[in-house]
Amino acid sequence: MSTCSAGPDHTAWPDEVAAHYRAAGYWRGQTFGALLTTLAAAYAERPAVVGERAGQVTRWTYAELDERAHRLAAGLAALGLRAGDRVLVQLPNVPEFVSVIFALWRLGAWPVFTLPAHRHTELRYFAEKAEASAIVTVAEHERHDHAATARAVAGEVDSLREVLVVGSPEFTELGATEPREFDDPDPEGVAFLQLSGGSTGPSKLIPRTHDDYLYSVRESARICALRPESVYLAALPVAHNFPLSSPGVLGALHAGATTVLSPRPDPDVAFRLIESERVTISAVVPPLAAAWVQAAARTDRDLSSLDVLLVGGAKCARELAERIGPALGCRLQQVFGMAEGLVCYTRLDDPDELVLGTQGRPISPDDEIRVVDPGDPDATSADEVAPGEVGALLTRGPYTIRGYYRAAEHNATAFTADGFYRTGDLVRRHPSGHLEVVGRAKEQINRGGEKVSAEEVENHLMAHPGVLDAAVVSVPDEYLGERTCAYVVPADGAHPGEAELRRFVRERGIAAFKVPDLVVVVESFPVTGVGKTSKRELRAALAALARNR
Ligand code: OOB
Repeated sequence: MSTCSAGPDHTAWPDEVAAHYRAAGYWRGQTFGALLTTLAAAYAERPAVVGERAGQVTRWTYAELDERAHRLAAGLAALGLRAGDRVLVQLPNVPEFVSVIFALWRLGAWPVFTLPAHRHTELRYFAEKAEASAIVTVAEHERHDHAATARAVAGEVDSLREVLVVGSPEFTELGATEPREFDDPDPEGVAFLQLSGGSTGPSKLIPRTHDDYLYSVRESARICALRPESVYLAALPVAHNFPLSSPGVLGALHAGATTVLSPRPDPDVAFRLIESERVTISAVVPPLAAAWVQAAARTDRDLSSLDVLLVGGAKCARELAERIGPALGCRLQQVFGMAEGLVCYTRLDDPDELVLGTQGRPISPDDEIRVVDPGDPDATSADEVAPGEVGALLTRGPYTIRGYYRAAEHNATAFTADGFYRTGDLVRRHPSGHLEVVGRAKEQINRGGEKVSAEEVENHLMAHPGVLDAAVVSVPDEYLGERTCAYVVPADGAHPGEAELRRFVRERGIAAFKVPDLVVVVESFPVTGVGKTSKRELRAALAALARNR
């Protein structure tokens, strides 16, 4: 099989596979920039984006969004940004998130989607890995001075030439530049870099192409029945793949619908917007679904416009799934997706049993699913378990990457030789093709949808002089599903306390959701037969501790 490689930085699909995806109509040769031009022609005066920044409400029609993206692209080009440049985008749910990413796409530059929760250490890592030219951020968000962090990172990373702060006079001026046309980039080329949840070390960069991502966006909009009359509320941080494209802001735009950006996910703010904007569809992680269900019982807000609530990012417990429809007066749609590609949805006309008891079935008839021997980390696509048995999920398809960006070594284990992505998820496949997620084989903690790499946190802990060894495991949690617990073996004669270690990790400049929820100091770790730290035993010890409380 000949492999068409996109160079040393990332692995493309083999030629004959790509030819099939084109022939099947999945890849249509359209870029996101060109899509916006088409949308602006079709839906010119219809509302595209509603959002607020610094207390100021903004409403843009499709024509206005298109014009803004045109002008900003010209302004960014005047600053020296070029096609192929990488640009860190660290924006909360503000309207400019949308104009900025379309401006970058028009220019052919690649957004690198960082989360508002990321801090100095993560931004620096992404900037270095991507050799980013610029950072786009806001002055302040949730009491953090993002502009100061971005400037500090720019001072340390040679490639970073510009820090652009949305809302500053300089940024406003960029957006007033006379528009000009750009060459449309290659639709099969990289459109942006998304972040993985991380299981071995920090997040990996995920190269997504215009063609592959647009296919998943188009189908997501169809599966979720988005129409021009729909109103999508983005409650989660929009840079994440779920609110961005499943069906998310991009799916809503694709359908000519309206996107409302909620500055916060909590029910007070979200319910206010559902009532005032007549929101029809939104997306939440399970702990937020639980908070919305609880708040719905005592709200005065009119939520009657809400038709569909998507729940995903982490396992939605059956009991919670059953409460969502009755409490919020809407239909539940479960989503099991990953930034690497594969997205599964329960369908709106699926029987209750599948909607409540599974995490959906894949978007595409060409999403290949293999459920393989869960005990063998090297299992290939040939090692399938019997139908209905639990196994490790492997997948490949028209919108699932074949390799991370600049990560050849990691790719050798994260993908099989025949190009399947090892998701690290344990699933059971139902006869209908629906997948039930039953657990996880990867070293990651899923903190209510926020992914924490055990290894990344262990490395931060081991940087402390009083720590000899660290092992980070999940601990079951009623609200978040899981929290992080760090077991620590102190260095000789050292007595690091829990508060001190948590403070130390936080001061390493990482997202607050990665700081261990619990720290337990022990003399030594239990080991497996071959002498590796037994995380299974550590988790069991924690469970016993919880039971005896
Ligand atoms: C979404 O994307 P990521 O990249 O933050 O995380 C992917 C991982 C999956 O491999 C799985 O471990 C977990 O998150 N996950 C779920 C789940 N949805 C995601 N585990 C159980 N049940 C679910 N419904 O989280 C993401 C991307 C697109 C759409 C939705 C979620």
